[in-house]
Amino acid sequence: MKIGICCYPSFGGSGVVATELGRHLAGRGHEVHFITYDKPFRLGDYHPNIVYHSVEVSQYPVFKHPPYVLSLANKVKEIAEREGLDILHAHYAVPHATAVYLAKEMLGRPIRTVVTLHGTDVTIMAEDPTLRDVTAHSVDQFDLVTAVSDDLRKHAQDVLGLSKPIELVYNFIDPQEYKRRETADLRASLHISPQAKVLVHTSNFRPVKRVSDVMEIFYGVQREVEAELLLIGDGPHQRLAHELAVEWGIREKVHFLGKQNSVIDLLSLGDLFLLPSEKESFGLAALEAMSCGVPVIATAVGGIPELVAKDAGRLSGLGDVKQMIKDAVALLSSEDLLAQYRKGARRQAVEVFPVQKAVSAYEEAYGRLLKMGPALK
Ligand code: GMT
Repeated sequence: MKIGICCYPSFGGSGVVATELGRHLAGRGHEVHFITYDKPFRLGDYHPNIVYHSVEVSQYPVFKHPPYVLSLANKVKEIAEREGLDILHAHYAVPHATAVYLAKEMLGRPIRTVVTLHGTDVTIMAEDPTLRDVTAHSVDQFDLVTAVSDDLRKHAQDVLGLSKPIELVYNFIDPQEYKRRETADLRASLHISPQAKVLVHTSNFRPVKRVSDVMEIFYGVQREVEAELLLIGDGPHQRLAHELAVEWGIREKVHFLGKQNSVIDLLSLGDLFLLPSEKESFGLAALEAMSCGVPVIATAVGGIPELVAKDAGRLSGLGDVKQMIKDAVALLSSEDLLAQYRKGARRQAVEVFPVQKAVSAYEEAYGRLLKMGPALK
């Protein structure tokens, strides 16, 4: 099959999922075309079945806001026509669903379309009145709509009011790639005390991630157990994390590592992963940690309970920092308990969310759409 993928190329789970899906589809012999404004950061080296097409946006003095969505639609149509694509797959509805819908309308021949909803495209963007109608209308034009967790599937059905059911295809991990590595050198280079337990948080530091809860949890934990915190990623609330670390006198125990292309080595240092988010459709960052044998302390919101099974971590109510501290301290204070949770986290990642299962589900869905014959424009 020849598949066009529209996604965000930058740091963020939806772009990671789109890129990994494309890489694995290419590995199965399909021809994959990424169409976006930058090379997806996880794309890696040259692969004979993968081409990245760059979307150029016109800069003209009359534009206060350069029209990315139009340039994207134009490029998708151009590539679909030129390369004879069979399928167009949009990841994250805003604005990719609208651009792909427009491209399909412009294309002089039928083409099958899939859109994957990832989370905030529904839970924040599609609830914003300035985007709601155009997003819902665009998504409803797709042949297949998928969501990355059952919670998001149900929520999207309510918010978008689509004329067709949404299918569930869980996010996934490659357990062969995401597995615990030897970290002695890295630990030394970060000057982490040999006795310290390591807590990790990875995110885009947006308000929805509740970074101040991450800091409060760590503050509470390090009063009971010798511990250090790795903060991976960057975003608007990173400054707040820094201010709190200074104010609470724990700055030397918090490592601000910024955006990282690969997190496997850093996750391999981890004893616990913190994800006290307000909303989280799935929590890909937690799955990456689990696959590296790092149990999760998180909020029971959105799709997180579908991801973090009982022996893979502990969940609490939103903002229940006290309980999260208690759970973290309990796990970190018993080597046996921690080892049990480590195994549980890895097992859950390997058995429930392996990449091959998800890639087969998407591949089967594409095949099903193509067998249905040409769609009307
Ligand atoms: O967190 C975000 O808003 C970014 C967004 C993204 O584009 O990466 O994350 C969403 O999609 C991920 C991949 O499917 C999910 O793992 C995240 O849970 C989801 N974020 C939220 O729902 C807040």
